[in-house]
Amino acid sequence: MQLENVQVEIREQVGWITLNRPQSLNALCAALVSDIGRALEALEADDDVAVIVLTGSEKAFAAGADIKEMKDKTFQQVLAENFITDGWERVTDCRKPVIAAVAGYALGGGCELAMMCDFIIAADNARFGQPEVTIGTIPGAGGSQRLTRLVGKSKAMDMCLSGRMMDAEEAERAGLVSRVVPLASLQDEVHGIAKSIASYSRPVVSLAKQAVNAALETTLSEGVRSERRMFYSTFALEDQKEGMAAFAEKRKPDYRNR
Ligand code: DAK
Repeated sequence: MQLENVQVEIREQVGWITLNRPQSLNALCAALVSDIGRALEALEADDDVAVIVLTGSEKAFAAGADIKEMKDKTFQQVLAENFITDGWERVTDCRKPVIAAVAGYALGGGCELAMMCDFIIAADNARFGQPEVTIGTIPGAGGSQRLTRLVGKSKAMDMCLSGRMMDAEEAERAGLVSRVVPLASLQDEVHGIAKSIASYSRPVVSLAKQAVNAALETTLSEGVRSERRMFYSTFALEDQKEGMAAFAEKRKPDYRNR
C-alpha cells in the first residue's frame, strides 16, 4: 500500500510499518499518525499477517508530536478539534501482536506510541523520554499513565518532571523495554521474534495478549478469574489438541489457527 509518511512491507507473516519523516526525526504530525492508523488497519485485516512491527529510523523511532504543527494552536482550538486524538489509540485496539522496534530517540509522543505497543525491543542506541515539560506542556497521549505503570512512580515522576532521557540499558532495567539488542541487528532480531510468535496458533496468541492486557485494567482476583476462563477456552481449539499431542509425540506442531 502507498502512504506518504510510512512504509509498509509484509515478509513471512510479519507486517512492518516504518515511520518515514526523516527530515523531522519522525515527528508525529497529524498526517503521519493518520497513516500509522491506516497501515495498522490494513495489516490487521490481512490474513497473511500474524504479527505487526512498528519501527522508525536508526536515528529516531519518533521525536514526539510535531512541535511546529502544534505550537500556535490555542486552547479553544485543541479542545474543539480534539487535537491529534484521532488515530492515536489505534495501536492499542489492534488484536494482532504489535512490537515496537525502537532505535534512537523515542521522545514524548514517540515514547507514548512505543508504550502503546505490546512490547518494546530497543537497539542499544535508543533514548526514551517525556520531555514535554521542557517545552511548556505535559504528556498528552498517556505518557504519565503508561510510564508510571511500567516503571513505577519514582522513575516516571523523574522522567516527566526533569524531562531527561533514559538510555536503553536503564530502560531495560526499569522494565520499559523487554530486550536490548545491538543497533546493527535490531531488524533481524525483531523479525526473528515476530516470526516465532507468528508460528504459534493465532487464536491462542490473541488470548495470551488479552490475558496480559487485563492485568493493567482490572483487580488481581478478576484478572486471575478471566485468565482461567481464557485458559479453559483454549481447550475448545484444535490447536490446543495439536500442540499438546505434538509435545507428547515429540514432533513439531502443525497449527491451523482454529
Ligand atoms: N517536532 C517537530 N520537529 C522536530 C521534532 C518535533 N518533535 N523533533 C525534531 N524535529 C526537527 C528539528 O526541528 C530539526 O528540523 P530542522 O531544523 O532541520 O528543520 C530536525 O528535526 C532534526 O532535529 P535536531 O536538529 O533538533 O536534531 P538533534 O539531533 O540536534 O536533536 C532531539 C534531536 C530529538 C534531541 C531534538 O530534536 C529534540 O529535542 N526534539 C524535540 C523532542 C520533544 O520535545 N518531543 C516532545 C514533543 S511534545 C497527544 C498525542 C501526542 C502528544 C500530545 C497529545 N494527544 C493524542 C492528545 C505528544 C506531545 C509531544 O510529543
